[in-house]
Amino acid sequence: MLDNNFKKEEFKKSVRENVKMLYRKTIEEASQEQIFQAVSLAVKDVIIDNWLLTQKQYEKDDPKIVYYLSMEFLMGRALGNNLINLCAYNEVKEALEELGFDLNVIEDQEPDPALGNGGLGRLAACFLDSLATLGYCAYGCGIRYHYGLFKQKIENGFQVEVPDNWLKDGYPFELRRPEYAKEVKFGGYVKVVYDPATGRNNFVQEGYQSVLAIPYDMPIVGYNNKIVNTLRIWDAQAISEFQLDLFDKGDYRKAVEQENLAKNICDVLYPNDNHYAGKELRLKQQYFFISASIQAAIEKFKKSHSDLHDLPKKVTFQLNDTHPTMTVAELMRILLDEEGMTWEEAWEITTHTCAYTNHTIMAEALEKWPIELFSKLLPRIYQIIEEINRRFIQEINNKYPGNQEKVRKMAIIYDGQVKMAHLAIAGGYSVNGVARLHTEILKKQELKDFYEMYPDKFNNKTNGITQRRFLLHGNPLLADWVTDHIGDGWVTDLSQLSKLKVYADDKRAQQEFMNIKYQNKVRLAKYILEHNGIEVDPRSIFDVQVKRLHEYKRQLMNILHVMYLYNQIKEHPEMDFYPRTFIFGAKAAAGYVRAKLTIKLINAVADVVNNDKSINGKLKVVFIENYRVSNAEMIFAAADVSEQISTASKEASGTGNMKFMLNGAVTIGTMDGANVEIVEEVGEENAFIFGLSSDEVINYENHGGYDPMQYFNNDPDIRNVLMQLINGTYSNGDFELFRDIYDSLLNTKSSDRADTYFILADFKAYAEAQKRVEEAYKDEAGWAKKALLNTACSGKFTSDRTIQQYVDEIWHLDKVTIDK
Ligand code: 26V
Repeated sequence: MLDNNFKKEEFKKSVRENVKMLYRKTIEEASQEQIFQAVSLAVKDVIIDNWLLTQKQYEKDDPKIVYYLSMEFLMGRALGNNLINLCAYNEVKEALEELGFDLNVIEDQEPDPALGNGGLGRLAACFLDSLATLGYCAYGCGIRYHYGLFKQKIENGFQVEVPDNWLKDGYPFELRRPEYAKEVKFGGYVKVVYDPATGRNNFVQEGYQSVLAIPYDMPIVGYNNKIVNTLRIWDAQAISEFQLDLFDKGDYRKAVEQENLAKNICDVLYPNDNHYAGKELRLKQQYFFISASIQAAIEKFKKSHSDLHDLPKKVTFQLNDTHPTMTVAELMRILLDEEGMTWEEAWEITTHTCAYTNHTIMAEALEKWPIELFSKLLPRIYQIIEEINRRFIQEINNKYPGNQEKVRKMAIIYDGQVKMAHLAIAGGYSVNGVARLHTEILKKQELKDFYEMYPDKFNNKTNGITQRRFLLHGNPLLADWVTDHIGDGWVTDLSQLSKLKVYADDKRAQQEFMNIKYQNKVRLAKYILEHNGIEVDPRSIFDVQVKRLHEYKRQLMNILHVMYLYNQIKEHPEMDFYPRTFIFGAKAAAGYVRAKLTIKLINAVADVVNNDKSINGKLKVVFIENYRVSNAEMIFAAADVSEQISTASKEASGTGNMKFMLNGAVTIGTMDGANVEIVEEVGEENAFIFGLSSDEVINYENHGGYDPMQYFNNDPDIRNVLMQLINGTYSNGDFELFRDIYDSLLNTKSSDRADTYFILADFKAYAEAQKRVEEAYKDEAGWAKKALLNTACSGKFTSDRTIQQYVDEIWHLDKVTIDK
């Protein structure tokens, strides 16, 4: 039996006690939410013992630490996940049953901490799970947003954003640590003071405003190994509330200003995904959490080490995209101004401690801060970046004498802007992409000049996901089935799934596998009926696209294809057609008008199609409201077909694609991101690949020659569908509602180039691939084999493998085990 600290009777007693202490109630009187709080507290109690043990072990072993610095951690609910990793899920489920509660219902009481937008934030959460499970000393560092990603309501088919007040009832899995507060300084000016004793100029920031950063720690429970790491998220508090005298000697006006500054820094997560907006508050958020995190890391290092020159041996700062790039300058500031190092010493340490991960090549996501904004808010940091830039340009000039073009393209400060990606590359020892294709595109296109200059910095780390959440917790039926067939080693070694391959042709295994899929479809159908009031047939093909709404992800192509199918069914009612349920889930950034209009279009098509009795329910369209981590787990488990249809070259990796595969869904997709590696693992015959290649797309982009109008003119099916956008078919006769979408596909004036994402170029290939899906699904045994092989071949895509590669090739961490 697994070794955990759970004794059922003790646990029940502890829940009773907690209800009494917290609410002065008996178990019978408590609400489900109160039971959730009481259960969580009981679980936290067990976790804290292991947390202390882990800390003791780290103090003893002094392992190298990775600080995973990220503006986003999309954690999802903690209770179920913690129970899974403590190997106490079933015991607690039973204990609660005996008390008269259903663990699923209790889990549903937990707010879904949504401190992230999408892929990048969820990846950070999967990485923390793997780091703890593999026994590496790691800290996640981020921001304690008071409002996470908005909740999505659909009203009249339109997305409406509702604030996500996830902290309103208190969050049981966090620990406030005010004793570790740090001061973070904004604004003011830099005074240069000559110190005759050292002969150096000292740089002193004066006239600034401060904010206190208060850490809140969340436990990250490793799987069955007693290790508990920490996610540290910082909240802002006005200094005046705290110790005004100490810092400001009672300056009232300044106190009010500082209070206002502190008030809004941690208010809300910016809901943009892949789109840079240049907001001052965002820059404040970045410096706020970076300054606090780096100060804390250096302080911790100094407690047990005497020489800061050893920092790179003991610490890596991993930058999750460019958002934490301030790290480079903040570390320089501390080493120069507070530790008195020379520039050369400080630079040597910094550039061997920082490492950068790139998550997108979308030009609109590149962070470029205007100099005025930057230098005013962070005068000393700006000064340091200026010096980094000056020296960097010198290096470029040395390498490429007289080549101004290189300077123009690579400088960190240019055209009145600070380019964060350039700073991250110059200031660190590693640059990695998140899938093989993505890394190759970085090297050949986007970061070509940097690759030429520093080829050794570049490396690939194909993304992964944690099977503990996305199979063991999210799909218990399949998890048990897998364990029955190959044992439970897969929970910490996903490569073992390949042992399932021998069952690919086994009739009984196929039936069991598809039967589990069916039961998961029934579970999702029930959810859809409850939440959407739409009845869907679990025997139909569940064809699913869930991810952030973005034009490059081409939800539009998917819904245009549904419109095309609907036309076909209407025109040829006698046609053989396998019933299909198209399921969408997607949040659009609040200001992204076209994305929001696409949501409206999906819902408008759903309205027409779902209510057309004449098609006998052959086609259903469902838009799942408020797609998020907690309902995602159930959706992946129920999918037959996984839609991964981004314009080739645009999706850096994708991670949803991996979650579907793990759960036995078959991919229909382009050769983009990690899809390439998925197909490599599972075999082309077990996926449905279509469309332009990344080379073809890039070629069009660089040399022109793409004309969407040609498809409109020559293909009546495409023309029909597009005309339906502007003839009122899906808008009760309103010709204007969807005109922007129509224009985006055909009119050059509405964007740089019409059909920026090559939807019309790929449309027929997509429709044809969908036809192949239908034919394949009709062959029951053939489909079961494909589905089963997808699970069996998904072993590569565990975040455990990804993290081990980061450890071996970038971080070089030491493995820790807890002494028994
Ligand atoms: C970028 C920006 C730009 C500035 C303003 C706000 C903001 C917020 C988030 C982001 C992140 C966009 C990058 C991102 O999420 N990339 C996704 O990363 C996944 C994990 O590596 C990867 O699987 C997806 O393909 C990639 O789109």
